[in-house]
Amino acid sequence: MSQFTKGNSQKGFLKIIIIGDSGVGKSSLIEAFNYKKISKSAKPTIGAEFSKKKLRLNETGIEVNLQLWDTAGQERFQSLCTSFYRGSDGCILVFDISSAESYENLEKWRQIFVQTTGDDSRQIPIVLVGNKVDCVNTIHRDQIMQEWVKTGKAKDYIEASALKNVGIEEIFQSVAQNALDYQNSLKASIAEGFSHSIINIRQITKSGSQVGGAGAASRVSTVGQRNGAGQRTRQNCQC
Ligand SMILES: Nc1nc2c(ncn2[C@@H]2O[C@H](COP(=O)(O)OP(=O)(O)OP(=O)(O)O)[C@@H](O)[C@H]2O)c(=O)[nH]1
Ligand SMILES: [Mg+2]
Repeated sequence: MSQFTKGNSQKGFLKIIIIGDSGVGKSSLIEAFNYKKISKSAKPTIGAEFSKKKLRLNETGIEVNLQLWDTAGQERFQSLCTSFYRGSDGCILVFDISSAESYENLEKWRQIFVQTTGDDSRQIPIVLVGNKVDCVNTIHRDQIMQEWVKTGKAKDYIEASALKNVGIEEIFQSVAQNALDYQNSLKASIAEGFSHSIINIRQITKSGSQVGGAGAASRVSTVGQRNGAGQRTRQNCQC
């Protein structure tokens, strides 16, 4: 059993959402990943579509369960689709490399994602994808790297073609590894906060005469959870 499925993850899966303008090829990228080719008669997605796939990560050899949420790019589905953003461990943000407009709209998509998930500290990893690399390329890689990767807005940038099956495996490897790292760091910080709370309770119980009894310990524990681990430790040392 892999490290991931052994219980390294509370959820047991990685939720990946794919967003971007209508027609940039989001559904086609998922189709290419699942079936290695795309159908010629692709229709615009209505609302959102869900699929599952296992993937072995090249970097660590861990097998992960991916939950892939393909969303509609059309404006009329926007409010419906944003409800699927919550709880995401990773995001694939797609534009069409032959469409300057779809590139300009990326920031709008990113902001909706950040606002909906409440992740303004840029922790949920975003992998940026320039699809349709088989078409005429209107946006330079250097500009994209400068504006998205170097600024930290995206963890990675990958050029792909769902039609020609280029860069597909790379996209899902990158988003899955980044999503797993994100999920693990989240769990580590929760565990750290929890162990600090326990230490606080133990120390206060030992010097019980100062604050006295279990009631006081549970009060401090609650405060500890609110304030965050670093602050709690410092407060404790001063006592
Ligand atoms: N040339 C080329 N065409 C592509 C590629 N990927 C997708 N397409 C075509 O682009 C069109 C739109 O693709 P979709 O996958 O439906 O786009 P989408 O982003 O899911 O669109 P919505 O569901 O409306 O948000 C289809 O006609 C696809 O066949 C690609 O890599 N190269
Ligand atoms: Mg679609």
